[in-house]
Amino acid sequence: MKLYFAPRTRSVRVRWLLIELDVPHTLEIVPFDPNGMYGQATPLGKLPVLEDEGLVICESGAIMEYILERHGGGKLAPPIGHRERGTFLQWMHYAESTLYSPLGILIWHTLYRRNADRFPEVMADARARTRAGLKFLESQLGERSYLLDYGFSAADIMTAFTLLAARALGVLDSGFPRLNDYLTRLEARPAFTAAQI
Ligand SMILES: N[C@@H](CCC(=O)N[C@@H](CS)C(=O)NCC(=O)O)C(=O)O
Repeated sequence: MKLYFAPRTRSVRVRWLLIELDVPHTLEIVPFDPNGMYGQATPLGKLPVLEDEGLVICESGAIMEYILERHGGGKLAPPIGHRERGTFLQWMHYAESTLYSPLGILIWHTLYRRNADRFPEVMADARARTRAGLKFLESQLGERSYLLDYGFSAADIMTAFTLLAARALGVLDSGFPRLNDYLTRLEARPAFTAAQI
């Protein structure tokens, strides 16, 4: 199995999962690109990309679900039919769709295009929508250590990457004490550290 990987990108999600599951893999390191155009160095023009026995796929969430099904050995996800399976899928997708969408606008104009000052209304709206997404996540997390009563799962890995980006952009601030504690808990996992290279 080969993972196209670059530090501080969504490929960290996949590598973290592979390490948690102890799945053997190799990395094809994609060089840092200050303009965020990592895709040119992968077979599908996006990052991450996974190659496994002739299969080539992109989309971090899809890659994670594929790895869990094929190589997960029943770990890090409630099985199909489990009471919390729907909630697991909800958070797997929430991290990259609802929560990342407005955050991605902030990131793109702040870090890559560096023209956020030209679009103050768009930036304010993206910030407000990201905060609303974080508020929902914080309320649903409640007093739990992880998103599911099941315990630590791949949904936490999906979510952690988005929260790291939200914290770096200053949207995940001290107004979200539970999410900050949750992220600190996730960052303390040895596999998280190992996944950074
Ligand atoms: N929804 C996709 C997003 C993939 C994505 O945009 N990845 C970035 C790196 S984190 C990328 O490849 N950017 C370069 C490009 O779009 O050419 C996923 O979860 O994998």
